[in-house]
Amino acid sequence: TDRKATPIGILGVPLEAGTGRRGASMGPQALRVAELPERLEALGWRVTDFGDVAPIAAGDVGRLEFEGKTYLPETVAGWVRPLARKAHEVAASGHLPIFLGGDHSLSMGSVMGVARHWREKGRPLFVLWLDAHADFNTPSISPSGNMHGMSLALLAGEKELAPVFAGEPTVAVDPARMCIFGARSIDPGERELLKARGVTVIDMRQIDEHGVSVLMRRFLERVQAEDGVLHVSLDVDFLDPSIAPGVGTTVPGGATYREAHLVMEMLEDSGLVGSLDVVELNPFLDERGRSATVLAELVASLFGQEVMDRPTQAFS
Ligand code: 6HN
Ligand code: MN
Ligand code: MN
Ligand code: MN
Repeated sequence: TDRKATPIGILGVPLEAGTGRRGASMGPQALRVAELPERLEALGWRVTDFGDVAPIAAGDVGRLEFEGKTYLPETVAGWVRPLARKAHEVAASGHLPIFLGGDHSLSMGSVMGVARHWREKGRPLFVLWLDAHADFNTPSISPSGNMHGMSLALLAGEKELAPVFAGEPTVAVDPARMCIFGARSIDPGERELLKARGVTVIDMRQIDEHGVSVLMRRFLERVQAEDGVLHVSLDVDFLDPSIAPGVGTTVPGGATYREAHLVMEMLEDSGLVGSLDVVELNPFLDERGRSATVLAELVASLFGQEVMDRPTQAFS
């Protein structure tokens, strides 16, 4: 099948309320300045930029009560509710959605929208979370109260976070179909919850030991075996801070430039990717656009940029 027959739809999500610091709201524009859309067009994709999502006023969301401290939950809900609707609409109109963030709490909306779409299509949705963190906190266990550290837990259907989408249609992603890849900073309560829910966590130690190739292949084979479709959520801090300093939550010991490209190249070969988030870029912390550029290059890699033509081969 010709993957490029599917047009790409870009949605900007200039949300930063999910983090403890400002600047991520400039992320979508920095990724456009780094020519992310043009790079995809140069690879032969049809690309439509739908512009930035508009939030609902926090006051119209109503007051959200949580067990633990949670920063700006009404503001985050005011973004992710319309985002989920828009994401569903873009996917249902036959586009392959790319979400430009914005902090990682936006995935509550982007993944919710595509999950609704794939549920209607009857295809199981898998989520690959490329991140230094697990983002599997709930308000009662979060050490920071920041909602960008809770998005994957919400998507797994953690009841505590249900008020974020109160009154909206929700679809949970099976935690057994989630894979966190590149982890190196997980909070104590989060670690227990991940184990209890059966989420696959590939930490940097495993990547050091076995390499990207074996570990990615194992996961992609599972997606293919179930005729699944894959949402990829790329957090800038998956990358080592030496190549991508433009993020508020740097953690040493991240993926190298080549490891990250290999992930993208294997994803492209698999043909299984149905949607993508590029999140947590904080241009205020970047150095001469380096991080934005690395991200745009990685996205190009995920959509077919290669050094040499290679015979198409199944990865299994
Ligand atoms: N991110 N685990 C920490 C917290 O505050 O919950 C860090 C979360 C980082 C969030 O990387 O998208
Ligand atoms: Mn994250
Ligand atoms: Mn629909
Ligand atoms: Mn992170």
